[in-house]
Amino acid sequence: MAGNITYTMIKPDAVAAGNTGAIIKMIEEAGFRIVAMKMTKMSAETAGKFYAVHKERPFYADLCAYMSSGHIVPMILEKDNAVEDFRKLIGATNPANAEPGTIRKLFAKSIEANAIHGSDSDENANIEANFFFGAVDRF
Ligand code: FUP
Repeated sequence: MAGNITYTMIKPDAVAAGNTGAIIKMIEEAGFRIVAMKMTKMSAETAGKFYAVHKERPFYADLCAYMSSGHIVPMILEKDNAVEDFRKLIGATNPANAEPGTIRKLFAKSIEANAIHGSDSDENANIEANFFFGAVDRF
């Protein structure tokens, strides 16, 4: 059965551009309930841990530098079929390939500075939510 939470973070490019509010509005209008949220900044070391799965990829160092370059807004979102529905709302990793009307099509600057993250599985949604918010009562 598809899970009902996903993890997201609005990335430094979108926060710096003043698009936090517009993106949160799209998320809520699409039927997601925000059950945890904060404004914070990652160190390069923390970004490295979050993206450890990509550590052999050529873009890893740049990605960690970028993700620690400014404020981010991590959130846990609740909705039926949350992971899949949220991936549809944000669009493809590369905004050039994202569907019209998706968050990345509207707000992303590049494949790296792509405005927003969305977990790719229920398992990763739980891991990522706990990475930022801990295994605490969050509802
Ligand atoms: P996504 O699941 O859509 O966030 O994409 P991936 O897990 O494949 O990649 C994670 C992040 O790495 C992306 F959000 C942006 C960055 N990335 C690059 O900078 N260059 C690439 O070629 C691919 C991904």
